[in-house]
Amino acid sequence: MSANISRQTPYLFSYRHLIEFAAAEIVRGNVMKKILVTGAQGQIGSELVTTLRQQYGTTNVIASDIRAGQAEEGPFETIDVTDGKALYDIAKKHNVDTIMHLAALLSAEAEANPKLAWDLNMGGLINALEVAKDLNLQFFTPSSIGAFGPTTPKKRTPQETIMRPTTMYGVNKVAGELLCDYYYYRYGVDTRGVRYPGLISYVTPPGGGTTDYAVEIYYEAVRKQQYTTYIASGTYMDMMYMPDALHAIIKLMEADPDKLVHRNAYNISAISAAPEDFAKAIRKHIPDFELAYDVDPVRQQIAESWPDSLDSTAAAQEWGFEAEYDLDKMTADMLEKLRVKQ
Ligand code: AKB
Repeated sequence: MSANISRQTPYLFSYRHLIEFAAAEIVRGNVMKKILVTGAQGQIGSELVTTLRQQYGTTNVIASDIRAGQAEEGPFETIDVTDGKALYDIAKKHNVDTIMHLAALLSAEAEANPKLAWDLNMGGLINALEVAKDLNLQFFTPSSIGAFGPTTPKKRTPQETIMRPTTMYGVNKVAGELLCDYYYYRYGVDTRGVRYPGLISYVTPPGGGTTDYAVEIYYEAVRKQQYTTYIASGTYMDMMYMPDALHAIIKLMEADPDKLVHRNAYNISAISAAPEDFAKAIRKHIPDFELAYDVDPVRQQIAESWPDSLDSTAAAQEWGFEAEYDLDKMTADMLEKLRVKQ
């Protein structure tokens, strides 16, 4: 009898340990994920795919975009997100458990093509949410500081406040946040999102945004030691370095769902700066750097309708958001990386 027990004990222990290990991994959020990323060739997507592949394995991250990509770097599918059936078929084919929906036009481009922006930003979003509902997927899509408008409190903009944007992009973002909430309450889809500030990166340049100047200024500082900005002096907007933005997605997606009150979407914030603040930070490394102004009225008007800085307390309290990079730390890293790249 005792011999039987001792023979069985190691088996019982190892089985129990396996279950405990698996439970602990799930609690820690280290469950194996299979993720479909739309808009994977864009500014966020191109870096997010690399980061997710490092975290979850190359074959577990399916990159997709309307522009053809390099399949040899990992699984890639060409998709137009306004084609809901194609999106569904790709998600089903790869048996994904998560969709990160990034495909969208940014603010300035949306203002130039409002109908196209509505069709792509809202049509793509509802298609992606339908796929998440039908296949029971976890869902992430970014909102933006663009969801706010001129009547929103400008400084330390609260998580919940007036949202009356005056741009098509902003209309899309507010409607998108509400739509994600709707799919959560109505169908139980695990939707999560953040309101991104302007994102700054040395890897993939942005396109069609209002905050793009904050990326261009670094490229031109390294190339020509001078830059002419289209945003006026004294115009503050929230900005963030890409590593903080990527880290925020992973942290939010791995967060305990019971703690998420605001879901769609959290204010996150790192740097509140105007063009002259970037110039001052750059001059600590390139003393002769010169900044000139040639203001673009369209993008200036958009910028003036957005907050100066967001209050990210809810994100910090509900899932531990924290930014690592301030303006000086980001500037040092951007310039160092761009010098190597150019
Ligand atoms: C844009 O400028 O359109 C984006 C954003 C702040 O959402 N970078």
